[in-house]
Amino acid sequence: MKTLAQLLETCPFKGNRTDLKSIMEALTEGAKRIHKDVNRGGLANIYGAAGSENVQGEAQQKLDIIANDYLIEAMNGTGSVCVIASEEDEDILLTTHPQSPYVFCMDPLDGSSNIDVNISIGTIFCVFERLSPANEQPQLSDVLQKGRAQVLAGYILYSTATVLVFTTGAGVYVLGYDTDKESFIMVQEGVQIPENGKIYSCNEGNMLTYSAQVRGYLSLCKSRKYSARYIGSLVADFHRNMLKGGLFMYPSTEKDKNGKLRLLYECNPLAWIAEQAGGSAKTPEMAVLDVQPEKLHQRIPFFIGSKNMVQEALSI
Ligand code: AHM
Ligand code: MG
Repeated sequence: MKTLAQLLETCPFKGNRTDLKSIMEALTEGAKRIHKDVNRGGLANIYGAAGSENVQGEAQQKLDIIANDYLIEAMNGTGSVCVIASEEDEDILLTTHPQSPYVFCMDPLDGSSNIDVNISIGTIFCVFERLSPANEQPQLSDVLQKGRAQVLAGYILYSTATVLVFTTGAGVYVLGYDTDKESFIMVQEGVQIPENGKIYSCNEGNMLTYSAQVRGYLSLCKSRKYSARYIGSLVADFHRNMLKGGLFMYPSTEKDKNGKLRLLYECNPLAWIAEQAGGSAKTPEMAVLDVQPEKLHQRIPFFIGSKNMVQEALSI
């Protein structure tokens, strides 16, 4: 059975292996700390609101902040990351090594509304090569790159088991966390999303505020007796649909024309995983990976999953 350490010695990388390996190792060390806290439930004092809001006006949970701190600390320790973009921080954060070659984007704790109720949550991340010269201060433009430029991306799902899913651009790896050995072990590689599926995932509480087209697609799903499955943690909803076939969507609503999910650190990493697994990730206009980000916390309407389902939904 291949460990993460062994996999990182052999998997292809679009960039410097030493740096990208150290980023993956740091990320997983941070994730192990999050896993530990999550699994201690109420005992680790991670439940409840932190009493603050993030830049998007969302109440921050204690674990949002704890996970953010763990991962920033981990990235500072690599010496390979110059700048970090996080859902929890209004601006980009320069690391303690601002001359380093890579940019790290993250949603440290996705599915915040599920933390306190013992339901699956996750960490989403991606890495870009910096664009600015190493002897200059990293810029926002280093972060605002199209998803196509990602060199490493994935997520960690803290669920009945903790799993790490990532791509370096040569297929998708799934690794399970062995709690006895405290190490990630590969369980699957070359994951393929079924081209068709019978699961649709969206917040149907927003139904009346969706466009007529989205409502039409949902009626079609119901007429075909597809299953509605929605956890409310993107990582968990995506993971299920990747393995079983299905469509996840967070479309425009009357109130939020761009939906809810953020391009840089939620949609792009999952979009790359989806494409690498033979699936699809689109806005109503284009492939998510081709969207040029204009601001740090930009949101987009998001459709992801089985290729034929994404295509059919958007053709309506
Ligand atoms: P978060 O990063 O603050 O947790 O917000 C993102 C989450 C996604 O995981 C999930 O798909 C979505 O918000 C659920 O939103 P809603 O409660 O509107 O259905
Ligand atoms: Mg999130």
